[in-house]
Amino acid sequence: MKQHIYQQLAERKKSKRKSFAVLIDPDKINNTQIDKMVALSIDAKVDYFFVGGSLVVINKTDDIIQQIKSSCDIPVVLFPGAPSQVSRYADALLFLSLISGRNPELLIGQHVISAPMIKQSGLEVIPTGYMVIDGGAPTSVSYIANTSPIPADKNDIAMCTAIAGEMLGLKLIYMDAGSGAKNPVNENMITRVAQNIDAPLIVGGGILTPEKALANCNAGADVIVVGNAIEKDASLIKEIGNAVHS
Ligand code: 1GP
Repeated sequence: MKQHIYQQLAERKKSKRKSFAVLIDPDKINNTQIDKMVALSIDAKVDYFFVGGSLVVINKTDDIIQQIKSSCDIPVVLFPGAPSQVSRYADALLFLSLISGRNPELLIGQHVISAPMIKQSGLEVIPTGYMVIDGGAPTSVSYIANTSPIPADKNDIAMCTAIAGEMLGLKLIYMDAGSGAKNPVNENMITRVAQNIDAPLIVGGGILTPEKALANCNAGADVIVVGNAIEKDASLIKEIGNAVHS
C-alpha cells in the first residue's frame, strides 16, 4: 500500500513544519473558480487540496480532481462525506472514522461497504480519527452524521477520544468544528489533544483569519484546513498560507 502523503505529514510533524490545506467542496465550485483557486494556491505554496463535503449533491469529484491535476502538482487528498465521493484520480484518501460520535455506520459500517472499491482504486488510504467539536451552531456534518459533537469546553473528552483513536491504530487525528462553524476549535483544546498524541493533528472548521490559523499552529495543529472563508475571499489563501508557513 502507498504511504507517500502520510509519510510526508509524519516527517513534517517531526521537523515542526506546518501545512496548509485548502478544502474544495465539489458542490460549491465551477471550472473557472477552480482555475483561479489553483493559481492562487500555487502562489501561496498551499500544501494540499482536500476535496469533499458532508453532503455532495452533484457528484463531479472526478472532474474537479482531474482539472486540478492538469494544472499543478499540489497533492489532492479526499475528505469524503460518503463512499460516493471516492475518486481514483486523487493521491490519498482520509479513511475517516467518526470517533467523536456513536454512530456505528460512521465508525465501521460505511467502511465495510466501501472497502473493496477503495482497495481497487489503488489510492493511498490514511486511517483518520475524525472528531467533530461543537462549533456553536448545528453544522451539516453533525446533522448528516446524526451524532453529537464533543462540547467545545470539554478538553479532556477530546484528549481521551484522540488518545483512544491513536491506540486503535488511526494515523491522523482531525478536529473539525464543521464547515462554516460559528466558533472554530479553541486553542486550549488543540493543545490538550496535541500534547497527548504522536499522530499529526489536522484542525479545521470556521477558521476565518490568518491570525486564527497561526494561533492554531502555535497551539499544536500540524495541518490547517480552510474552505468557507476562501470561497468568500480568495485572497485569504495567500494570507493564511503565509501565516501557517511562518
Ligand atoms: C470543514 O474543516 C473543514 O470540514 C473546513 O471548514 O469550511 O469552515 O473552513 P471551513
